[in-house]
Amino acid sequence: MHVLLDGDPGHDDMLTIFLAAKHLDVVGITTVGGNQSLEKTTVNARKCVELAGLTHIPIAKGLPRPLVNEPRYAPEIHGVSGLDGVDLPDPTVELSPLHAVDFIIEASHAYDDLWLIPTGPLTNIAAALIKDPTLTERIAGISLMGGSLTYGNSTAAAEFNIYVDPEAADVVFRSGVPIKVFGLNVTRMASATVARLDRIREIGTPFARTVADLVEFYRASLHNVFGLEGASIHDPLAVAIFIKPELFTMQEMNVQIELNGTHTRGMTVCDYRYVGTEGKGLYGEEAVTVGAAPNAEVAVDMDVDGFFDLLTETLALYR
Ligand SMILES: [Ca+2]
Repeated sequence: MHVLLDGDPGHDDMLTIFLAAKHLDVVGITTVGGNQSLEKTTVNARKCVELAGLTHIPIAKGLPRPLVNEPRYAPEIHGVSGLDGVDLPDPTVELSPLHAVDFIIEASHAYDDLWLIPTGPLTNIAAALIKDPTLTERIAGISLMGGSLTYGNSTAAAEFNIYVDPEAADVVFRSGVPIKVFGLNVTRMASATVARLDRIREIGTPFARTVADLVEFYRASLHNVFGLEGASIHDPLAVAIFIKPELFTMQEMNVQIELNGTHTRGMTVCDYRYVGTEGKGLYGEEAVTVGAAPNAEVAVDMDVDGFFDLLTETLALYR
């Protein structure tokens, strides 16, 4: 299965690359501004592929700012570099000559089973959908980390990736493409505690120790800012669904992006009233179908230990 990873590395974007590359055909990495500036996230993507020996994967640089919003970054979570914790060597691997938007469109012509996996603001994906409206016919779907069924992190209502570029998210959720959503309601469950990071460190390779040290910086940040015990391993869930789908409980529902609200701009408004004929509603109700028709499959529960087994076993494959 072919996947294209679009993100803003970022500690959890880094783990997404490492998880995907050992199980799926990664046709490229496209970068976007988000956790840090586009310049920094692009350097970080290059550092990640060099750290893991994945320099055969092309990297294409994307858009530097959201469609409408001014850029905003998350140095309080990922540090001034966007990937603080270990000083990785300056990368030498070259970028693709293509812009990320064109890279995405070209990849959609080259592969007929392509999933786009965005793990940052949806700016590049929206721009590609705008630049080539026929893109929707050629991709298998979009599996993304963003939004929440419950509360936000950037604001009470909004999760960071959607909050940074709500208009881009609106383009994506209105596109008609099959969408899988991994929001804070599950990604906060995927908590890399000190014990889970120790398991990664105990793999014993220089690679695993470096990864554990990087993620420890991120864990400490999330502890300081949000009081969380462990590091939320948000982004890799959007990849893990294709490796071990049994790790997740997905429910079809309608998801719209709030673009205006006084308190809720960037919120993913998830219509839990429609839970299809198989699922159950939030309060255990059966076969509720009074809401708007689904446009997405939303992760509502996950096997946390199973996910960390997969992540740890995969990181052990690197030297
Ligand atoms: Ca990210």
